[in-house]
Amino acid sequence: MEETTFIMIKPDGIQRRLVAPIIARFENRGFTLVAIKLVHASESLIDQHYAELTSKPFYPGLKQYMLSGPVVAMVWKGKSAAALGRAIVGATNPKESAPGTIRGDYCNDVGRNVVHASDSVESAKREIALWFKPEEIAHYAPCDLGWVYE
Ligand code: DAT
Ligand code: MG
Repeated sequence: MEETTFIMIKPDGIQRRLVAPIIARFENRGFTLVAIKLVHASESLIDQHYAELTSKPFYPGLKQYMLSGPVVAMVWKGKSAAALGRAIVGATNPKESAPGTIRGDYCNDVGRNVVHASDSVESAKREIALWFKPEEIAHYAPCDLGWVYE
C-alpha cells in the first residue's frame, strides 16, 4: 500500500478543463493523493523527465507541447500504484487506449494525450524525485483505507 506513482495532467488537460475529471478517476479508484502542484515546466525539467526520448523524431513537438502551458504534477499512493496508474491512464496511442481509460475517453491524438503516468515502480521513483522535494510529499492515512483494502 506504500507504493507511489507520478501522474501529470499535461497542458491540454488543463486547457480543456479536465483537471477535476482526471483527479476523480484516481480518487474513485481508492488512490491517496500525497502531492500536487501546478508547474509551468522549464526546458531542462522536460528534457530530464523525457530523457529516454530526446533523440526521437517526435521529441521537438513533444517538448513544445509540454512547455506550452502549466501541468498538474501529482503523486498518488496505493497498492500497485504504478501498474494501476498506467491502467487508469490507458495506452500511449489513443487509437489503442480502451474506452473507460482516461486516454480512451478524452483523447484523439498521441501528441495530445492529456495525461502522463509512470511506466514502472523505478520510473515512478525517478520522476517523483525530479518533480518534488521530499518535504512536498504528505504523509497521512485516509480514514477509509480499511474499506478500500482488505
Ligand atoms: P507514455 O506517455 O504512455 O508513457 P512514452 O513514454 O512512450 O508513452 O512517450 C511519452 C510521450 O511521447 C507520449 O505520451 C506521447 C509522445 N509520443 C510517444 N510516442 C510517440 C509517437 N510515435 N509520435 C508522437 N508522439 C509520441
Ligand atoms: Mg512513458
